[in-house]
Amino acid sequence: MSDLDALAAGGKPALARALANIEREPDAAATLALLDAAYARPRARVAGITGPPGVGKSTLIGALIAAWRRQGRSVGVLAVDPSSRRSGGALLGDRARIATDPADEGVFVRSLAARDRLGGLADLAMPATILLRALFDVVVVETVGVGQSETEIAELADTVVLCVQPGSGDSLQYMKAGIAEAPDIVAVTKGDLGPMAQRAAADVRAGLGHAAPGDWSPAIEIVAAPRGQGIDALIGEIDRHAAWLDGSRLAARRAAQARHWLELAVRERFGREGLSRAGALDLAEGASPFGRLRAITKSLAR
Ligand SMILES: Nc1nc2c(ncn2[C@@H]2O[C@H](COP(=O)(O)OP(=O)(O)O)[C@@H](O)[C@H]2O)c(=O)[nH]1
Ligand SMILES: [Mg+2]
Repeated sequence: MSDLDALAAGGKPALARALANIEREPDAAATLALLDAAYARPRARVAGITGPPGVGKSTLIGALIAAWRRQGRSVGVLAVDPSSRRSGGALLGDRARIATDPADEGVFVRSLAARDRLGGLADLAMPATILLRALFDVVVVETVGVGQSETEIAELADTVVLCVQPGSGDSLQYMKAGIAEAPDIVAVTKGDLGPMAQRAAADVRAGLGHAAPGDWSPAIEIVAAPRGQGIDALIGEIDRHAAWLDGSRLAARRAAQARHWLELAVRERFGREGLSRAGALDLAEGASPFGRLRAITKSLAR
């Protein structure tokens, strides 16, 4: 049985231990071997759910989890916790305020401290995401923020869902100003606010403009998570985006993310000078950035 199969058979305690090992010994041979195996066996599509604090991300994720479970899909969630930003970075256990049934083996939720250092979100969140991606049917990464962090989540997720709430134009302004990348899907939260939610959706529609022919045209869904409204439609859009990506678009997106992570990882460990000594970081499509990091580490140590 491979390490990855043993992990899958070991349930949530085994997965919690594996994530703790990634945190403690990110460069250990066993860690990198497990991550290589996980990278080679992607199962889930990764949805990134982002937006400002209080917009309703965690509530929405709770509703999405319930709906995915009803569809028979298993779900892994990483919630990046900004409040622990300077606490040194830790996989924190179930601190996220996401409602789940603890007895359900088909749902796994972990919080991750956002590291306030060069590697940023990508440093630990990427390996943790890759591991969950090999084990669950659906993976969700929750990140907080407006502007820059929306771009960071695009380095990690296949599908970016930006949450905006009625009566706040922040995210839209960042998008228009080009500070944040256009999301794949916009969820207008707190749809129970009625006409204000409709207006927010119309503003988002106007702000996003028209996609070029052949490009993805961002979807907009109004959701009221506590009432379960709009949840199935949002899942439908996430699936539609996954189908649109399927094949070469998905491969290209993931290869670009892997390359980006590799660059951050090399720079964090060896500085700018190491980065230039490492030479071209191009990764073949499907090639694991973890194995490549190990090879670069060996050659730079010589
Ligand atoms: N009225 C209304 N309140 C909501 C809705 N979704 C979330 N909230 C409330 O908004 C607040 C922030 O929700 P939370 O999910 O923690 O937001 P997060 O910080 O983006 O994860 C909480 O008080 C929620 O109860 C909604 O659909 N309607
Ligand atoms: Mg939250």
